[in-house]
Amino acid sequence: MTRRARIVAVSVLLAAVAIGTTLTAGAASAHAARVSADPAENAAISTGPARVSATFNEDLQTTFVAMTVVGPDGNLWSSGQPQVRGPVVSVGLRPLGPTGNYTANYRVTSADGHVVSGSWSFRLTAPGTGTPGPTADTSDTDNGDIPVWPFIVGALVLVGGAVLWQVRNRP
Ligand SMILES: [Cu+2]
Repeated sequence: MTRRARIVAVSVLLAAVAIGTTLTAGAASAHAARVSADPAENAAISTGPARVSATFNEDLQTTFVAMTVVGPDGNLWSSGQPQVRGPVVSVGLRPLGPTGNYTANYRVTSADGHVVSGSWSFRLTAPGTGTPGPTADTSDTDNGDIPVWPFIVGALVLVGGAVLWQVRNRP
């Protein structure tokens, strides 16, 4: 690689990194953020509410919403389809069973189209008489944030193309 080609390659790489960083920072600041939950995070409750809900700082889109509640036994304790109303996402809750931590997992879509996922837990302090749903499918509750690798692949393609162009057009 010539000295000039190397300089161009490094310049393009730096530009790609700068653009990628700007895009990522801009996207992150525009995401919907969870501002409260019911039951609250780490709350100790003796009976479960009829629904579990999370409230965000902006209205959510009503598409591609997922929400589950998984009990200390690894079973699903949520029931029915999650529902979005303005900035609030909620799902029905069965009468609870064993004491311990129940974790609410959610995946919603921000007004800007970005997917936001997360979870919080609350604790049941007195055993209930409810029966659980099926065993939770944990593969559906992983982090659904936008992956970074397409940006990296894009930057590599840019750099490769620039180097090739330089080499081919060398006088
Ligand atoms: Cu966003």
